[in-house]
Amino acid sequence: DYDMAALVAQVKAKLSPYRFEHCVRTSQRSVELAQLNHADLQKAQVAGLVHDYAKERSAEEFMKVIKQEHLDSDLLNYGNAIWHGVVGVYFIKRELGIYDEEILNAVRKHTTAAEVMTTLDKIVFMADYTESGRDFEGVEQARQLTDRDLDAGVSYQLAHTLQLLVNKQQQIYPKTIDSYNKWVVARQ
Ligand code: DGI
Ligand code: FE
Ligand code: FE
Ligand code: FE
Repeated sequence: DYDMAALVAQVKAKLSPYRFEHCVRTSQRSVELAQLNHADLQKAQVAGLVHDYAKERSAEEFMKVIKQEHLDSDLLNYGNAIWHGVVGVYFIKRELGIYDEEILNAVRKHTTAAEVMTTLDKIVFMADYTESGRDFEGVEQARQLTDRDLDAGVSYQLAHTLQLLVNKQQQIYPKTIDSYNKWVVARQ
């Protein structure tokens, strides 16, 4: 069992107020989606809370972990958007003492998704996108779709995020493309 009050205090201490509030809302939305999909409520609550725990670390800190932990050196070609989940789990393990691989995997996949996703992975991916503070164009459609069909939500987010990244001519992480091919293209 997790001491949620202690965990909340630790997350709060490492994030700006607005991002901490986003984490709290993502945790609440994760629980909601866990209820709708008969998943583990506590794992959803914890994973949602800590998913952006490492988001405000410096590039130097992330690069140090990538090298020390011998992570794929291709990661060095990307930035915070990609690192805070997949590299961020090292801070979650070390500082928060969370070692549950189901929770850690959901954090690892929360930005890019993945070809293979558990229900918990999908829940955190979609909770992050549809938490009550999000207000982008189409968010209400994304919420309703996700409530009805979690996989349809994953597909919606990937299609829209990839489109956004292409429009802004941003660097695409290969895993994001793999996810798009699996959840958007192969699903049609
Ligand atoms: O951390 P959050 O802002 O709450 O949300 P997130 O971790 O899901 O996504 C952070 C940003 O990363 C979001 O604007 C989408 C973007 N992103 C997702 N896949 C890729 C990416 N950015 C780049 N450059 N490349 C990707 O492949
Ligand atoms: Fe994130
Ligand atoms: Fe996300
Ligand atoms: Fe987030």
